[in-house]
Amino acid sequence: MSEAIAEVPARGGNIAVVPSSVTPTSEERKGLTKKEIAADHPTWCPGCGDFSVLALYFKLIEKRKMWHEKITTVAGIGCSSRFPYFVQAHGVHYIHGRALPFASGISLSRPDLHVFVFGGDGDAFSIGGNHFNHTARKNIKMTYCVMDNWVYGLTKKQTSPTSPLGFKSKTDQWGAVDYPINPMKQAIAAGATFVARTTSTNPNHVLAMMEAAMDHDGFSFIECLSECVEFYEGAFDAANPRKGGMFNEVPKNHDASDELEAYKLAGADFPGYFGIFYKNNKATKNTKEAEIQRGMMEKVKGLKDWQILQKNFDRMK
Ligand SMILES: Cc1ncc(C[n+]2csc(CCOP(=O)(O)OP(=O)(O)O)c2C)c(N)n1
Ligand code: SF4
Ligand SMILES: [Mg+2]
Repeated sequence: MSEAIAEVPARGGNIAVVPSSVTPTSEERKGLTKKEIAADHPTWCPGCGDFSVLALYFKLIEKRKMWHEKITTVAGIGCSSRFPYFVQAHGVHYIHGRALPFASGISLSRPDLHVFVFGGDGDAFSIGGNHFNHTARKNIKMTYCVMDNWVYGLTKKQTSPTSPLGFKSKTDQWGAVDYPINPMKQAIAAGATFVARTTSTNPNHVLAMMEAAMDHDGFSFIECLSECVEFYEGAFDAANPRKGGMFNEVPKNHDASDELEAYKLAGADFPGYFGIFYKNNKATKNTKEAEIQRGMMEKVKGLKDWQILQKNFDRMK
């Protein structure tokens, strides 16, 4: 009896044939438990908002029955970017501000993986600002969750691009004078095709945003407010009903396909809105590149590698 085979997209979107014995269905294989995904004890300060985001990532993996070989967790540098250390799975703690280009390479060469990137406001919008814009405009499939604490935590309190005017830090002893960026506006304007906002103090909402982002076929961005209790205590109290603040969900009649409406929503004064601001389905770089590769493979069908190489050399003559 011939063994059943499953087709999985391999490098560059080509199809690799894998025996079904190594690709069990979700019914045959149990989802990972938190115990199996949790690595070292997180080294964050007690009370740091990042704990909640990590716990919800574990919950997401558990709930959606994702297995080790199907996910990757990438980060840059910062307290929040320590994230992959604490996940017992494939991942990378990469260079400051360079998580997105690294993750882009993974996403484009392994379309069968769920690529998750976590990091901070400094990593995303200061040193990594350029990469943020370009990854968004290219619509490379991945989920990017920025744990925004309005400060550089790891390096002990410098002004970040999201610090509000007047914030006193080691780099602005008399109060920040530079206008902060608005991550939501920036993401929409850069071309991200899924843009959502949440806060680590509302676990159900964080999980819902992560699930929706993961299901989006394109570059999905989440700004998650995550308090730095050490260097910016109380920053997000106004967004936390348990501290007397307001948690306003995106209005039910909001049209998330309308870019201008999303932009308006992003302009609301703090604490603003929480939910999906913008969602647009357009072709990803992943599918476009896979198409080009398929076309190229068709042209050289039946040729050996050295013959393809020779053809290229001949063309260059
Ligand atoms: C090239 C480079 N420049 C500067 C640093 C120092 N540095 C490390 S983390 C960081 C900022 C981190 O801030 P953020 O991304 O907001 O993360 P948080 O610690 O707040 O979670 C800086 C400036 C570095 N590690 N590498
Ligand atoms: S310094 Fe701030 S961001 Fe870093 S672990 Fe401590 S509370 Fe969290
Ligand atoms: Mg920060």
